[in-house]
Amino acid sequence: MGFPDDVCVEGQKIQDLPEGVNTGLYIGYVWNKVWRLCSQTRSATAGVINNVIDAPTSSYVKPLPAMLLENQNGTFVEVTQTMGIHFEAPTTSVVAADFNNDGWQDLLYMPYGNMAEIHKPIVYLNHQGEVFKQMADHGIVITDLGATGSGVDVIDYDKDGDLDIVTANERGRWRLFENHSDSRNANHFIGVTVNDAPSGTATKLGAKATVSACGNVWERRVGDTSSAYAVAFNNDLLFGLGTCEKIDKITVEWTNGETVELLTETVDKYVATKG
Ligand SMILES: [Ca+2]
Ligand SMILES: [Ca+2]
Ligand SMILES: [Ca+2]
Repeated sequence: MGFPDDVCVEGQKIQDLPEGVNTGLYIGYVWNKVWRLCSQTRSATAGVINNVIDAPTSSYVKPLPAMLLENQNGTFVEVTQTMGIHFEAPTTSVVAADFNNDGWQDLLYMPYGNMAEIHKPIVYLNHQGEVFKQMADHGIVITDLGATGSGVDVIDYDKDGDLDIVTANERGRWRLFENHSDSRNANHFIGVTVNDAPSGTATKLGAKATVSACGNVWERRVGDTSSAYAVAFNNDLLFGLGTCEKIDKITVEWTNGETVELLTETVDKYVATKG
């Protein structure tokens, strides 16, 4: 018996172990309040040990900072610092969406997190394209022990005109967070549900809706703004309008060049192309 020294060789990776050893998670009491731990598992393993008096320090690789690159006439220029984005944490996904319907795209980063702690996504609100400011009290908290963040995406699941958030976690539950931003502002919206092209020769995928209202023009495309761990092709395109209360024009253009105009002036509703 005793501790399995053939498995628990310091610095040895699981794939380099000899054939036939019994990999797994081992915990053993050595003596005088000293315990020994060894984990040789193929997937990440999490657990909580209470009443720890002292433990060796862990070493971490310094995470790379998030970067925001602005497209300036086809050339990408880094604007991370000047736009107010500053955090250093491993992240797995980011989604760009207008969470408060003020007409400006905000950002939500999903951190990898720490398996032993609850973790919170990082939300930056876009202040009129001049600077991003972190939102502290967004209420998105993932409490699953052992979970790490993976994907995030947005959907207005209750069709009330604000974007709700779906989070995916490794070893944790997927969660849906309902957006209650309407309790904080009186911003308006218009939703455009894009169906397949009327001619039947183009699907909704990649179609673009353009809304003109109160001197502004917004565009949304049926597709995804996020990438890692998430693929969504939501054909409900939501536009935050800020204080604007009258639509001038809505057009939808499919990938085959087909275009229709949707006739409506009033806000705070969804309109749809025929299909
Ligand atoms: Ca916004
Ligand atoms: Ca909603
Ligand atoms: Ca809501």
